[in-house]
Amino acid sequence: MYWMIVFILICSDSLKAVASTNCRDDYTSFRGSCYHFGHVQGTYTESEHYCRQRGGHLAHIMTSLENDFVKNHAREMQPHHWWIGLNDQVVEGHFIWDDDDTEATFTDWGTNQPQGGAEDCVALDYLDGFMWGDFPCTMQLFPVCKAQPEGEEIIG
Ligand SMILES: [Ca+2]
Repeated sequence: MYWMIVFILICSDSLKAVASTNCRDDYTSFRGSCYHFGHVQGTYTESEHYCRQRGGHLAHIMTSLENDFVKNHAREMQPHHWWIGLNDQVVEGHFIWDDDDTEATFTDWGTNQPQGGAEDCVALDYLDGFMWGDFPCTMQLFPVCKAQPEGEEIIG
């Protein structure tokens, strides 16, 4: 009986460990979140729709560590700009994340960025080491999507 309980405890623990990184097939896990680097170019709005159809949003990047992961992965995928989920379309100069409407605290702006004006949407700029730049939202770029692991509630 004792060993059966131990066995059940071990099994339930390993199930939990699997669940915490249970990303969809087309997503890669990193530190408890799931990332998808899309193969289809689109405008900022089209790319956000693309991510929502796959259970996520354009990526909300919170830390330097996460930013490095996303930049390195994008670099391996395509020598191109990649949309992330940040824009200042509502109030010029106030960059807001699409997934939770919060203002950006961590940023990684490239040289002379953001420029503002007609450039309201943020992408990783491959011409500047994949640091962030604001671009016209109508540009056709690749999407970085981010989602929570399956079976977990999004907090907040
Ligand atoms: Ca810019």
